[in-house]
Formats: sequence, C-alpha cells, structure tokens
Amino acid sequence: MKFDVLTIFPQSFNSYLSESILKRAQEKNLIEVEVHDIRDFSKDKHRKVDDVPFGGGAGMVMTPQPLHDAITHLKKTNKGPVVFFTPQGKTLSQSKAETFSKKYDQMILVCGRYEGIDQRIRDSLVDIEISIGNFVLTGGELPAMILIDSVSRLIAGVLGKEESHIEDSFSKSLDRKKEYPHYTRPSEFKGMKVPDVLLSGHHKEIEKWRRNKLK
Ligand code: 4FM
Repeated sequence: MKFDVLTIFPQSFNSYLSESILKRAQEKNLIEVEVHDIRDFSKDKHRKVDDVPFGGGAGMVMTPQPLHDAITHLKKTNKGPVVFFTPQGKTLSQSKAETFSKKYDQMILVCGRYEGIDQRIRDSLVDIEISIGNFVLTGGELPAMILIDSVSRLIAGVLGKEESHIEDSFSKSLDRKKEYPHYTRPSEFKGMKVPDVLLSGHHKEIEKWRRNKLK
C-alpha cells in the first residue's frame, strides 16, 4: 500500500513511522508512506496556505490553491481515493479498515488544519470523508496516522509471528470488543495471582476458560 499524505506538519509523522511494526513494514516494502508539505505547493511568496473566511467568523480557512495543486499533482501517480479527515466524515471502523486494506493499493490522505478547508476542494477533489470519532482535534494528522496504522496491520506480512492477528484473542471471538484477559510473568504481582488454570498446562481447559471470558 502506498500512502501519500498532505499536511502542513510533515515532521509530525516521523516518530510514529520510525518505530516497530510500521518501520519494518516500510523496510519490507509492504507499505510506503510519502509525506508532502502543502506549503511546497503554495504560489504565495510567503508560502501561505490559509485565509480569512468569506462571510466572517472566527479562525482561518485553508485556501484552495495549494490543496488543489497538491492533490492534482499526487493524483498523477496515486490512483487511490482522496481521503479527507473530519468529524463530519463516516466513522472509521475495523470493517472499513479491512475494506481499505483489501480494495486499494494506493491512498491519498489529506490532513486539514485551522477551521476547515475550502468547501470547493471537498466538493471537487475529495472522494471519502472519514472521522476517527465524535470529537474535535486540532488537525487531520492523528486521524491519518490512525488510518495508516489500522490499514497497514491488515496487510499480509506486516505483522510478524508474534503480533499476528490471525490467531489472536480478537479474531477467535470474531468480535473486537471482546477479548480474554492477558497475563504474563510474574505469576504473583503485589498479591494478585494469575488464574491457576493458565499455569496448569491443560490446553483444553485454558481454551475453555478463555472462551468463557469472551462472553
Ligand atoms: C479537521 C481540523 C480538518 C481542521 C480537523 C481541519 C477529526 C476527527 C478531527 C480536526 N478528523 N476525525 N475527529 N479533525 O477532529 O477525523 Cl481543516
């Protein structure tokens, strides 16, 4: 999967993409994330990307020119959907992440800032509006990162043996809200004991206990 990301804070993606599973997925060429600075596309001599809202009101609006030029440029090589992150979008879910992972091998992720982006960009260039939940953030960067994370881990080979979701406690119950309790060493911690059955080595009994905990 190739992700092209548009943002005015390109550095904000570095730390998360440089660790652990997503780092390895990039090294193995299972995903590619290219982060582009919207300011690079501004024709303004001061690289401005915002302006006051027509009709008045508080805050600034992302002006259409840089976004139009950036998205149009990316669409030449990235044939995937243009996704804009907003609380008004369709809520991201596990099933949406699965659909994106299966259906697309390229995506363009647009991260807004300020009060919003010019509506004409949404009307003419955005294919899908996605929300990660019913709350207001300062920009689309965290939502984009969350989409990248949730979609990437579903791509074959991204999760190693240790992290694989094929046999994990979620997929066993087919309901990601249900999960059996996890314990690791030590078997007693601050007076709290691990359930005996998990130490027993009786695999059938352990499976039964876990299945019971999913309900
Ligand atoms: C979005 C700020 C666009 C400025 C935001 C612009 C959000 C969410 C969110 C803030 N996005 N799910 N919740 N975005 O709050 O996706 Cl221009």
